[in-house]
Amino acid sequence: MPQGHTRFTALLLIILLALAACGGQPTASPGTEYGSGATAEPTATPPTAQPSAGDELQVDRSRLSRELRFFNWSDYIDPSILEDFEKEYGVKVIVDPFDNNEDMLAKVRAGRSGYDIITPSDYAVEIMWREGLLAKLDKSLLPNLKNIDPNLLNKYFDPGNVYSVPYMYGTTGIAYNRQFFPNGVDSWAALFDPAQIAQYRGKFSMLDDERETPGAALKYLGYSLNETSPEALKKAQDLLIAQKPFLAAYNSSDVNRKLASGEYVIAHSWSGTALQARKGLGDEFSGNPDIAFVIPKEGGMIWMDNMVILAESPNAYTAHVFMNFLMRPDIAARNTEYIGYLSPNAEAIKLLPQEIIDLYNEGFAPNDEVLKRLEWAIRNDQTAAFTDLWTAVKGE
Ligand code: SPD
Repeated sequence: MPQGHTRFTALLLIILLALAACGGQPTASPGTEYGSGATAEPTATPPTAQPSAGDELQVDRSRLSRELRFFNWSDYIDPSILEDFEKEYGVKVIVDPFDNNEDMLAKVRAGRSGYDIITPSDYAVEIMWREGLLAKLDKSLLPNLKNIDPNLLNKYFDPGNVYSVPYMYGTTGIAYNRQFFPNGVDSWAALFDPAQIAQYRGKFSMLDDERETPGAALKYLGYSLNETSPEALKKAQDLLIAQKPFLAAYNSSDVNRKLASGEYVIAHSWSGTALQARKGLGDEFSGNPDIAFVIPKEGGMIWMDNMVILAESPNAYTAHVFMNFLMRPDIAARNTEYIGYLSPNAEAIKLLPQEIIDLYNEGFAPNDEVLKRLEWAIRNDQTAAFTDLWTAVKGE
């Protein structure tokens, strides 16, 4: 095995041990430390998500729909995988992009969205099943669930994976151009300190996201990103409003392209978006070798996006077949290689090329030291306060 692979495997083992040590939870255990206060407490029991047999799925083609509508984050699937699925099963997958959980939720809550499969993040999965928006999964149609690392199943937002299976996970930090920051970046001050941001006014962005962006401000101020005390939220709001005149935009859609082209010199970014800016995205745009990614010393977010089927979907059988296809190791590996996020598929990781492993080792995946500074976003009765804060900030 090449040395880089050995290092990444060791790194992965450390991450998984750290997660396992917390009962499948991140270091900052949402259920306990921040009191999610609901029935969705994490459990220490092994996941019940594995199908009883590891056999291949025998697809009943007479039950397949002609089309499947997939509501997915932008730049979040290798298009050639959709072509392969259509070739194999004759089902056309139509993908519409969204850029934050709240926009996605608004569409789904309105009803008759037309979507079959969606990829909400952790806390949004919990919102959705609590509101009755999700179908229960039929694990007998998901034999490839056996490929998913057990430490990434049975998480706090969906105990037992009744409604969701992991799609990709990643972190949120800062992507920057090393030409502009030859000494690197190590603090959220690079995005919030007026003296610093005045030097690159109009050349940086923050995510357009009501949990991520207040979360970054809270971290800079020394709080948990789940903090909802009025005092902390007021400080975060003031900080974000003071930052606005310096910003190019709130942007969650093409930060990859704008970093790669040099239009942005720094950005609040997801790890995979940063990796796309570094290595390019298929035939869509070329990468920029000067892009680096860091989790600031104050800490950042760890998250996981998950595949779910809408309760209103008339195509649940086909949706299961598609989900199972995406969990095939060769398909999951290709997808991860293309989009640059972290695969929860243990078998797929073994198939990743050295180029991706090297980028992970360079900072695009968290090591054990970084992992300690990461926090998951939770949903509880207080988190609606982030909607108010974000409305106030955007409306300024
Ligand atoms: N371009 C794909 C981005 C996926 C990010 N999803 C995670 C959001 C966590 N708040």
